[in-house]
Amino acid sequence: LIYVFGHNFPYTDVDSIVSSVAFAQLLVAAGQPAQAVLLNPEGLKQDTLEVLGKLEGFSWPCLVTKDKLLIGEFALVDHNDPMQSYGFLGIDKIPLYCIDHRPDAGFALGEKQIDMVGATSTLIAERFISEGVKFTPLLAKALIYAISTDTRGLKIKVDQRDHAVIDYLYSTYSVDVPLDIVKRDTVIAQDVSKMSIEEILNSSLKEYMDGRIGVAMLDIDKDEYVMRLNKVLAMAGEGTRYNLFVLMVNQLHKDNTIVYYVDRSFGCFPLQENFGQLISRSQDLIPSIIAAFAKKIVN
Ligand SMILES: [Mn+2]
Repeated sequence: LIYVFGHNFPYTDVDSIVSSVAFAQLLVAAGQPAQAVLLNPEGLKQDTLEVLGKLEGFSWPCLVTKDKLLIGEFALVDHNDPMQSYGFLGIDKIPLYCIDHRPDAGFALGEKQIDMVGATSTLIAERFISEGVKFTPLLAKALIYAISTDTRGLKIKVDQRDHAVIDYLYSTYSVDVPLDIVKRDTVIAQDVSKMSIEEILNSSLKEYMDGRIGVAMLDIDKDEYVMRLNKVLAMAGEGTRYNLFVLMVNQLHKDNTIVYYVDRSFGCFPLQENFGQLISRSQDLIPSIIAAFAKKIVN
């Protein structure tokens, strides 16, 4: 049995869940027994549950135990770093497949497809189309929701291929929700006034460069976070263990991103950087941070 899963540690998301379900269906259609699974129930956060809650009748990946994983084959979707899934559980295995839309971390992961589009769901939908496998209307809808979630309503890191898949799904299947409603359902601003400083500092936090860099991200649609910013950044300076802590604020109401840097050791980052549009953490911000860091080491 091939277990199909997205990133699970520290958390999963709508694209991971939907693309794992879709890829398992694609493998089954090709005669390969497969099952979409979840490795870490704690990785399911409220915002993901809210979006998935819009997909009535959608069959979720089921929880799998480590014992079962040890005797199965793997297909990775929406990540290409084993530490975000089975590696975190201490399992050492080479998957059969890996399909992702994030930069290649360089691991040997079987038959690997990495293309920089807005969502893994786009890549899997393209395989359905090229292999002539039919979608159910519910899967078509789920894929549209996943693509919209990962691209913040088709605004961040969206590619022509994402638009093409969405157009195809709308024109071929009776998807019962128009695209504006999908966007409204999937672009969820966080209510910063209800979050503790701890929660803000840990908001979709990801680590890079062996844990030396931590990058948190907020999606907001009001300016009220500004009032708490000094406290948040002061806490980031004292309370986190990172050499560089970065808070990325996506202002959904203004279509732009502001990035705050708490640089404790590198001495090469500004306090704040304003981008004129919404940017992607993985495709825009991280490469620029890595480049600044590399330049610093060379000099
Ligand atoms: Mn994704």
